[in-house]
Amino acid sequence: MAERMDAYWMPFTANRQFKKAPRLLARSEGMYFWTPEGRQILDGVAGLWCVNAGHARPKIVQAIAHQAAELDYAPPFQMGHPKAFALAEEVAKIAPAGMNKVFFTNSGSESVETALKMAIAYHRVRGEASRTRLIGRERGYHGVNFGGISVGGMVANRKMFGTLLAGVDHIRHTHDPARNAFAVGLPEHGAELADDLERLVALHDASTIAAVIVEPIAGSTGVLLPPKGYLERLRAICDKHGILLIFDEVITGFGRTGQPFAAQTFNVTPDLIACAKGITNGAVPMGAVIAKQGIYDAFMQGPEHLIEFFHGYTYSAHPLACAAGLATLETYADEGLLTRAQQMAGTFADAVHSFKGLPNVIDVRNFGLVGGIELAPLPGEPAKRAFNVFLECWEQGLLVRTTGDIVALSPPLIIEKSHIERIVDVLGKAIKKNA
Ligand code: PXG
Repeated sequence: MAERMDAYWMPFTANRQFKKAPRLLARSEGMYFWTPEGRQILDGVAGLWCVNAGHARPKIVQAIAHQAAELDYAPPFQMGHPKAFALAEEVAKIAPAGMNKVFFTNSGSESVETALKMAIAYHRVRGEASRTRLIGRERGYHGVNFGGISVGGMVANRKMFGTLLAGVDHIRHTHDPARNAFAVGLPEHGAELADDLERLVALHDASTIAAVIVEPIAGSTGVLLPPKGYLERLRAICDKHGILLIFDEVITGFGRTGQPFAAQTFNVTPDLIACAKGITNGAVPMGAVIAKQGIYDAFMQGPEHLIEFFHGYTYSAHPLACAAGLATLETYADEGLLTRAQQMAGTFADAVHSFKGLPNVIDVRNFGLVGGIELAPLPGEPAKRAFNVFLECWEQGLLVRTTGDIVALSPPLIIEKSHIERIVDVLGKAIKKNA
């Protein structure tokens, strides 16, 4: 096995450790993966926050197969194909009111870059070319490209890569376990942390700031929830200063919080939404930026034969991705999946909060079908305790995700009570075993 594993340089993976003891997946269906040996693994993280309707859903499988035979590829520049327009319409239908223009990319990282470029260019086409500064947030994750890691705030993802993008600053993160540990749902304390944006406006002047980008719920850093009132306050400060607000909904999009988008759940409408993952149920790579009408309109000026926005990818609106996207949105609609997290949230909250009191559990966070269980690190060995819990869960047939010493749960939205009980059982035992 080892020699056949040599060529693949694995992403975000401890390559040497993995190749000594590989964890391979060979098949998937519904709530489960199977290993090549046929061991069944319950998927506690929807692949990687993307397989929201569960694995290998027939409608999606058939749509991809059919599309590959009918139209495998179509150039997206100065050309189109019907499913690209149809999918944009369908995405706009479920997007927050007034957000009705959809630009396609191939990943969350590309959606972030696209949104950041749109924001800077938007101000320029309106005659405010001095607004070029981008504001992110500490502990934010916005993918791995240069714009995304510049506005992002996860140190390990930034420190190896030089000086990054110029003209970026960060507001403070909202994690405050001293006041909010074990809060059920949104934390009570911390709305005032949005005022940190006023500090940056005072420092840089609003006339230099293009946009602020935040995840409504920060996922990769370990499930940090917005304190009650925080996002509303951020929106108000952006409005006051003419700054665009970008929500990175790569993980919160497509039903994770109980509405199609977290913007709807939290009743705060940004100017741009970056999304990906659940748009195709993870089956074909795709991302999108959803823009307000006014942002699109601002670009639609000058001679009509000229390109308005010099940006796009060879695989923007790829036919296979569009076919998968349409079938995915149909599956979500047929089964009510985009609001199902509301019905399951109570059961899920009880389940994850039942870990309170287990050894080394120092915080539990939940919202919709997202859970985060924070463990006390092993002395001098950060991230090891949670990784050991991950390995034990894998041995026992459950896939979870860890970041630092936080265990994250984001199961497919088709999850039933019996699956939740199994997650509690396996993860609880794994936490106890690593006391
Ligand atoms: N923004 C956010 C908020 C994300 O969560 C991206 C952008 C980048 O998407 P792509 O498709 O370029 O990977 C993501 C990706 C984790 C984990 O451990 C989460 C992501 C990626 C890898 C790990 O939770 N989300």
